Amino acid sequence: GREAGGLGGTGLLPDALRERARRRTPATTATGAAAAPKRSVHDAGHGTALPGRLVRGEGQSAVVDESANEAYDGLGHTFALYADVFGRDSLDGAGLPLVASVHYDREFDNAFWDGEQMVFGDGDGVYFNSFTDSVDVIGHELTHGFTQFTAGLTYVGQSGALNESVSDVFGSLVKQRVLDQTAQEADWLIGDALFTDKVSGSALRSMKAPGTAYDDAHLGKDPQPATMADYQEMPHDEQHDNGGVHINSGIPNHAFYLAATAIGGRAWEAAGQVWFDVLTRGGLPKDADFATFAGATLTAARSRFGEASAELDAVTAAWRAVGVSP
Ligand code: ASN
Ligand code: ZN
Repeated sequence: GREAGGLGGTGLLPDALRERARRRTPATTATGAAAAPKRSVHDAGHGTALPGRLVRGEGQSAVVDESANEAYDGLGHTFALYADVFGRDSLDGAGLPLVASVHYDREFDNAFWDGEQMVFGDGDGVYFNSFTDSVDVIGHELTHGFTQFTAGLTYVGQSGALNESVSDVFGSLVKQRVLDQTAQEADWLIGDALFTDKVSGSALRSMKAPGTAYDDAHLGKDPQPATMADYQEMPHDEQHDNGGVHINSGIPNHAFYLAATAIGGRAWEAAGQVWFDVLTRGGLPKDADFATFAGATLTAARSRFGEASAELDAVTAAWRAVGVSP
């Protein structure tokens, strides 16, 4: 049967709810068929016109271009997390085709979601490899689409840092699921394949230990705080990362890590469900700050797992540990 995502007022006990969450029916289409991705990967040919030339469509076999194959596979793994675990048919819940462009611009050290599609640079080849090399980065960019279609968190200040954090959370879950890792086994790094060996560092960010992902002569030191004690108040303009959205995201990232590891098991099964519920159930303001978001995770954990649940305790303790009071 089809299950849209709510609990539907079943009155089931927490343990039964937990079982139900674990056995959630994968997403299906209107006709009842299992949801399937509709991927297309394009080659921007080192230019900036999008999407560029189609190089691999849905169901087509691998091509010579390794970046195109990495993007294709990463789109598939991300689609699978949303469909198989959360019962959602693509980013918009309605089968949105997933479009990616690789080889964007020259020596482009980034990847981004442009509001409609994913875009990946090849990296400069000196410090950065191709941005398709890390599946969590692919999941990160696609999740910007998911957030856009759901809570619509405004990309500035604390709501912007939450938007960034949600992308890291689901990006990391894509990677952990591909590797079939428990929360304890996962490295909680974002973009661990992106740096060349010229960079002194392991990844773009660490959810386990924000602020420790790199310390490098060229890139500087990872600026992320792990708790509110080190929160970076910055001007809300583009020169300052929209108020430090990629910096202060370390705080909600670390809260998710703490909650998921305290609960144990696969992070997408409980902590991931709670965060997914917060984004999709409605009621979260677009300009939510950390405290409002934290409160929403407590409400979601309570309604999915119950007042006396280990899950609610773990989420509560996680926000307390990073200094956010719901
Ligand atoms: N890779 C960055 C991100 O997705 C690009 C950006 O800041 N828009 O957050
Ligand atoms: Zn992002």
